[in-house]
Amino acid sequence: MTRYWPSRADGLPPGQRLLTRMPRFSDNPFLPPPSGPAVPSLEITVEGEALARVTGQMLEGLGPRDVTADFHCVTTWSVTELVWRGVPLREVLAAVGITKPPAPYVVARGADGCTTTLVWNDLTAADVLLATHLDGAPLDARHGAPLRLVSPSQYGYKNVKHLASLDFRREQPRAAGKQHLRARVALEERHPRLPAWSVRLPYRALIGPTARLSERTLRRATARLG
Ligand SMILES: Nc1nc2c(c(=O)[nH]1)N[C@H]1C(S)=C(S)[C@@H](COP(=O)(O)O)O[C@H]1N2
Ligand SMILES: [Mo]
Repeated sequence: MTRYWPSRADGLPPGQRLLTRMPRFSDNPFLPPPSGPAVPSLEITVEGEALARVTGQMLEGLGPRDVTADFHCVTTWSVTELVWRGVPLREVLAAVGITKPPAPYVVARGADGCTTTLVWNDLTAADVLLATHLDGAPLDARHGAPLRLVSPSQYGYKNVKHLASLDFRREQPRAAGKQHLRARVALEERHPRLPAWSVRLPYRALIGPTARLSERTLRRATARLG
């Protein structure tokens, strides 16, 4: 059985430990990956009203590049030196004419129904990528095919897999649950209300069960599809 207890390592952000391999992970490990066609398409809306659509062809035209980054889950596991391939999101937004925020908040939604809220400055930071590849191969069902939001400076839950839409909102959406609005790893913004130190250990204890359940959900979904 794969061991999921992360180990101490030098150079990691506060409270983080190292895993040698990136697990399949989720806030809801019973959530299967989407079964739809894996054609890259990103819908951009304002309060649900269509604003722009980003296609795989447009991304190709913008010149995807390789970016090496570490990845930090709020439950304290980190993996280092992932090589993502994609286009900086701010370049993608500029290409469709969005150079200033149509509204301050953005709800990023994955095709599996998973959502997170970001603010404009975090969404358009220089290191935020709209990724199509990981470590030299197209994204797979485990890690977010066909498009993934990659924001290395924020906890994993802002890095939406199977990214399908970005909806700009004038008001901050309510149901943030356990997610911090900013979730900056360097500032250990793990939880909107609880102090970071208090969630480190309980979160760490959840890594093994969550990763195993997430992998099982993927195996079952794959078996169903044949
Ligand atoms: N669509 C979607 N994106 C998601 C999640 C998810 O369940 N669904 N889980 C988030 C969490 S909590 C983490 S830590 C990472 C896990 O990414 P991985 O499965 O590629 O390791 O994806 C994030 N993005
Ligand atoms: Mo996470």
